[in-house]
Amino acid sequence: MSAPQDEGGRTPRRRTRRVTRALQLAVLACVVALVSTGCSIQDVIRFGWPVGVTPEATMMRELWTWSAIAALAVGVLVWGATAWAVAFHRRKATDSDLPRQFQYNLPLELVLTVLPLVIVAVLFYFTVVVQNVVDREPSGNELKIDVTAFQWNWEFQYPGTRNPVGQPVATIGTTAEVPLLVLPTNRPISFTQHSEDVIHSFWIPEFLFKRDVFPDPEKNDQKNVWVIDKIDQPGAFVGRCAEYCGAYHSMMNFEVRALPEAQFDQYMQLRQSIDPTTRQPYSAAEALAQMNCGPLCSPTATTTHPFNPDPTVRLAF
Ligand SMILES: [Cu+2]
Repeated sequence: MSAPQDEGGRTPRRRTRRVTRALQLAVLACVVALVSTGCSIQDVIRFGWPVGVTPEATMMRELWTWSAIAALAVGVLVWGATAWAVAFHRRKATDSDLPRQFQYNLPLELVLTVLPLVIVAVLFYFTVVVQNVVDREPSGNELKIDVTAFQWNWEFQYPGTRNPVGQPVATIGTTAEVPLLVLPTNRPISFTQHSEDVIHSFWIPEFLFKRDVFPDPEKNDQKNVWVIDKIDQPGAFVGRCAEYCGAYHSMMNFEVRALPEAQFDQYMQLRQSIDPTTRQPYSAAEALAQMNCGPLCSPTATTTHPFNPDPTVRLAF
């Protein structure tokens, strides 16, 4: 007795063996690809997102990781079904009849409509939970920072402070100098944003959050205040403008410098006093240079650099 033959003249067992080998190879290729990147499992499951430095960022990153895993699971199922259809339902040279002519499968349609609804509902639930935390109202005990965007730079103000010439402490970026937004770690902070001209967007990638900076946010009905519970660790974090705002959109980088609380207090004290060498209130760079605490007190940005605004110069990022 011979084994049953399919129309292609191959035994089903041989075909199964080939498919198993192809699957094994595919899994092996995935494992090699993952392992050879040298990324840890923590890196891999962030799927390209930076490590967050605020509790809100961590929440959003976890939501992102689970959403990406859900999306990948859906992808693997759909790609698998597609590959299965391609591999096992190819027309064979010996096929003479038309395939089975079916088109309605109501139970299957119900399952494949309800299942995505359930998946999306679960995603929506967790999105709302995280969004409610991230987009909460300020409670009033935050350190307030006023962010002003303009073509093409930033001004950061500490409302309620006064330097010896009667102005609130402020840092304004220039073409030659990347503005440093000095913040304390381990303290709630609220950001109030507005633009002097066009729409910009205030984005600190390590916060895993950005908000558009509108001219006249009140008139535009835009919620221009947002809060973080704290910055988890000292460090320098690059910031970017994330809304196309004209010719020098790409040159609006800034830097968040998160200092331990004692150093932040020292910084604010300096900014509210006179620098004996210039007889002017300390600028951000001068105050940091005066504090001299190593890379954390670098008077210039360490995560980015000023760009040459000459339009004939090719930009190298
Ligand atoms: Cu901008």
